[in-house]
Order: sequence, then structure tokens, then C-alpha cells
Amino acid sequence: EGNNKASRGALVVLEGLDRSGKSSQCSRLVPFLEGQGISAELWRFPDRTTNVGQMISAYLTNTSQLDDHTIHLLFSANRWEKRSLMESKLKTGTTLIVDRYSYSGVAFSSAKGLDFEWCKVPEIGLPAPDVVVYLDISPEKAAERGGYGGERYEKLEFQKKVADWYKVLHDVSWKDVDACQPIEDVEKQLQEIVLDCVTECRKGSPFPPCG
Ligand code: 2DT
Ligand code: MG
Repeated sequence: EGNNKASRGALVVLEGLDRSGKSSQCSRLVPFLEGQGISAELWRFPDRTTNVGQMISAYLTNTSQLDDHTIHLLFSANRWEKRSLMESKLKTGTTLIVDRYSYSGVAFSSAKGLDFEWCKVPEIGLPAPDVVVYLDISPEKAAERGGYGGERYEKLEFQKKVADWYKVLHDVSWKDVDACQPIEDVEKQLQEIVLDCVTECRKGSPFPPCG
């Protein structure tokens, strides 16, 4: 393409309750994009492979206890430690499909009762997504899917609170996809949204996106 040297990758974030299908959809999207000749990588937060990520993982599996503010900041630190790599991937044209991001950070901690405005502050300055896709499912329907693991937040009553905070965070730029549709329909809609987004970024939307 003519403007190839200027084209950057898109930062695509998938959000939603546990069992909304984010992880399976993310892992279907990446090979789809590659098949279209688009360089793409699957990322997820928390990234449990780092030192900070291992502290988070221990907390989530109830192996460790941490103050609510402390774990909130660790989730954020886990994004900050990936920031420079994230930015260089985007700059060099790789699209990132990210399974959870700052919105999970704010929604889950707010659901525990932390101050919503306080929760947003450590996220300021992280790369802003080009698109946020919300896989929309009610907490009850998600719970019916079963397969909640034994992790800390995987309880219906808590997921209801998370859903309420996602509603507060939701803005007009978010793309909602009905996560109760057959998996192939969800997949098709996601593909369209993401292809549009990648195309927009290739047209030379400014980088870094500011948020
Ligand atoms: P997974 O089930 O997707 O591994 O997530 N969470 C996630 C937070 O509380 N704050 C965050 O910043 C992020 C990214 C959501 C594990 C759990 O961690 C929660 C579910
Ligand atoms: Mg989970």
C-alpha cells in the first residue's frame, strides 16, 4: 500500500464479564487478521508471566492476600511495565488484540468499593485503545455458561457489580457486541469492527492516540 511506511497497528481492546467469550474471540481474531495480511498479536492483562503478574496471579488464586488499593496498583503496574513494548509494536505496524485493559482495572476495583475516580488515575498516560469492544452478556447468562474457575472475582454477585461499573465506563465510542449470539456471529461482527479499525489506523490516524 502507498502509505505503508506511515501505517501503524491498531490497539484493539476486548472487555466484558468473565465467561463473555473474550479469550476465545481474541484467539480467533489474531489468525483471522494474519490471514488478511495484517500483522497481529494477542495480548492479555493481567500478563501473569512477569514478576508483577505472578503477584497478581497469586492474589487471584487466593494464594496471597493484598490490600485492595495495592492490588489495584499492581494491575496498573502490569500494564505500565508493558507500555514501551506495546508502543513499539504499534509503531512498527503490529495490531494488538488485547484481552482486558484499564477498563477491567477500574470496573473490578470500583466493584469492590474503591473510589471510581481514584481507580482511573494510574491509567492516565497508558496507550489509549483505538477501539474498545464490549462483549455484552448479563451476569446471569454468563454464570449459566458455567466454568467459572475458583478465582477470586468469579462469583455471580460480584460480577453483577462489575457489570454496573462497566455501564458507568461505557461511552459512545465503544462497540457493543451481543455475546449471547452463536459464537460464529460474534466472530463475524468482531472481524468487521476490527478490520474497520485497522483500516482507519492505516490511513494515518495520529500516533500515539491520546486518551
Ligand atoms: P482473567 O480471568 O482475564 O485472567 O482476569 N482484573 C483484570 C482486575 O481486577 N484488574 C485489571 O486491571 C485486570 C486487567 C478481572 C483475571 C481477573 O482480573 C480482573 C478478572
Ligand atoms: Mg477469569
